[in-house]
Amino acid sequence: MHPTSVKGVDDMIRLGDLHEAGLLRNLLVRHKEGTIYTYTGSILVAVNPYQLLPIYTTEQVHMYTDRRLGELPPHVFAIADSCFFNMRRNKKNQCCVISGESGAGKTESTKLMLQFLAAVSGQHSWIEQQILEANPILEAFGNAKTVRNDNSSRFGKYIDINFTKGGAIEGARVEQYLLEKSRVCRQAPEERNYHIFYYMLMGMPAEQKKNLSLGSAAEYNYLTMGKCTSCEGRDDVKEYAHFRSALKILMFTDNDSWEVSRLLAAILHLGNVDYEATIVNNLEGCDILQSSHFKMASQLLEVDPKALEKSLTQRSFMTAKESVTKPLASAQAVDCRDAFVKAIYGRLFLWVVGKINAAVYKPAEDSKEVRQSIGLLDIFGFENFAKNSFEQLCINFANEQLQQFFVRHVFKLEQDEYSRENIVWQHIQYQDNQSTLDVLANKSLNMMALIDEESNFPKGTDATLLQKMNQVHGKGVIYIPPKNNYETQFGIKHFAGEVFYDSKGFLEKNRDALSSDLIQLVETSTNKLLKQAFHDVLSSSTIKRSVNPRMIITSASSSLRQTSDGKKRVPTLTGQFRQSLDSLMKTLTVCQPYFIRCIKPNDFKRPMLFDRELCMRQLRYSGMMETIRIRKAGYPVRYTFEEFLIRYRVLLRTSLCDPKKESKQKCCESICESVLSGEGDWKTGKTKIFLKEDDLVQLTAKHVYIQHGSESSAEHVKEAVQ
Ligand code: AD9
Ligand code: MG
Repeated sequence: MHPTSVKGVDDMIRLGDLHEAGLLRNLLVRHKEGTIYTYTGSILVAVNPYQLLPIYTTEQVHMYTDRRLGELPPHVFAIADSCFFNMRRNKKNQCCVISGESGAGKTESTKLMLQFLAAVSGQHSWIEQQILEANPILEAFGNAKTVRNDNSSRFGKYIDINFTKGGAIEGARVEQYLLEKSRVCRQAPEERNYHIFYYMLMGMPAEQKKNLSLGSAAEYNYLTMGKCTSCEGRDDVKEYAHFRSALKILMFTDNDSWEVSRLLAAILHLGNVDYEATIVNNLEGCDILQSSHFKMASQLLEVDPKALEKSLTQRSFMTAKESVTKPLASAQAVDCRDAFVKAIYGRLFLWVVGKINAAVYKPAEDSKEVRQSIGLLDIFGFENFAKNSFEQLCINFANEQLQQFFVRHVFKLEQDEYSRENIVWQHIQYQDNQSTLDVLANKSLNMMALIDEESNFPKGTDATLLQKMNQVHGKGVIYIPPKNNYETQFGIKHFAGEVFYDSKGFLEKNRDALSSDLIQLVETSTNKLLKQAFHDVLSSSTIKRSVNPRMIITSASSSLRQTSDGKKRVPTLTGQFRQSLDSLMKTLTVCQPYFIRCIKPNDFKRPMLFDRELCMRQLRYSGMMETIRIRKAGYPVRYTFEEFLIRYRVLLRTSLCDPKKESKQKCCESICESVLSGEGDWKTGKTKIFLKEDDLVQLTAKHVYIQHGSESSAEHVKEAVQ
């Protein structure tokens, strides 16, 4: 065993034993000591400790401020500091892409990055506090207990933090991606609905609850599907109090939060509505059983109970001549109600995000003003449950995109540059997931396109979709067709493993359509919040444009599809999702990226338990081994010859190389030969010089010595580096 394997190393490119076992052992040894962070060059590997560690204090923030990456033990604060520093020095926007499977620690890492940035930006001002407090609100509405994670993000988010030239936080903007709406109506065993419902039922004062006719979580169908209403380690009462104070900080008025509670209560009451089957004119239909729940729902939605009943039990459609109505059988009526509830909740979530942005986003006053920003990306992690559906396909597709971003940045662009510059380089093999992405979204007749096509096709069903997928992709290596004609499951070979999806319900979820009866119902409502939330599908005359003009509505209202009868319809879910992911990728591409790879050490949410098998699998599919190889062989520091000479000209010994006679390249080489005296590992290409971090340290030290003589201090070195 190599000595480095016994004690472990801070940076895996210094590992002596460069093979899978060595890499795993390094993380294991460190995990045993409670050291959760390790570098691979500038990439941070974070193993979820599943316990509170005393390493995120104000002292630690100070300690990591203004240091070079690698100067102190690896830490998420060091990455945040590096982002901040580079943003200011290079005048370039930075982003930090945080990846890992569900429960690996992405959301916690994001919060820690934010905490650090808020602290170093320095003012303890209102805006910093607002940005930090946006999180509890977003999590209340968008996170839930799943079997993988007690606080699982069921939406993706990109927080862009804007800074002034002086480095103070000026504002932020939250972009959200595809909230899992189905959870509002249905939860798998051992899972919960969104936190907010349980918070509210546990924490709301009795009088307010009485006003909304609310009881305890166990009384609501929508909260008990998973047979789990509490979550160990989460105090819903305390969380509710925190949530309420966060709302205040984000400028939600008391009236706003009361209106939000009313809509949430309406959802719970709707979920408890019962139906009775009827036969009218030989047609199967149903009636709503009158109950206090139904009464309360119509009261809270501020609609006429008769109208509500009608739109939940009938559907109208246009024939060539006239509008006719058809009764819905009870099962259809249940689906219709659930679709309504999902629409209310999904739109409420967008409204909340819009409110948060209205509070924290400060549009540039001068459009020419160049802003500096750091973006933090925290999406829903890769998922593979016993049963996977449309939502998992979307989540996993997003994770494929992120993996490709990583692969491109770390392997493709890097090696392209060496070859462009004619650097002698041993090509490093890596797993490229491009072909999976091609099948999912790029090739003609890709899976997403097929899902959309079938959704737009009136006669399309989940079965016809499956047939088409089999036809187009059945012979490829990425798509795994169902075993037989009765089976509804198909598989995909993802970078992180095979996942089988049940095609049942795909089209309906993708269409995400709301019946025109329900839209009309909302038009008749006097509930302002409800109408604001549905503003994009209502005829404009029915809502007052009382929306704050600064408020950003994140729904895709700008690209409404026309339906055959000329009515406005929102785009399909995959359509919206792909559009927002594309724009995310564009944003990331123009930033200087940092990567944090979160690793989940065990499936039991337990501290100090390191499941080797599980960790190895994650390290393997994330390409960690190849990443170490390329970072070890690579040259992270690069300057054009000109830039290098501007910096290090004083180190040139003109007796050895006369800059008047020799080329810039020769001068650079001469500096390195004399200062690094044969020990350095550096190369010159066509236009640039490539160096290792260690070379840079030596050059800097020499530079400082020449400028400050023997008086040179650590301060001077730091100054020079900066
Ligand atoms: V998902 O894809 O949203 O389902 P995440 O976001 O990757 O997932 P999350 O950050 O929510 O996972 O972490 C899961 C749990 O691990 C947290 O609720 C904490 O209990 C625990 N955790 C994660 N990171 C840390 C940490 N740095 N310190 C302490 C942590 N606990
Ligand atoms: Mg998360």
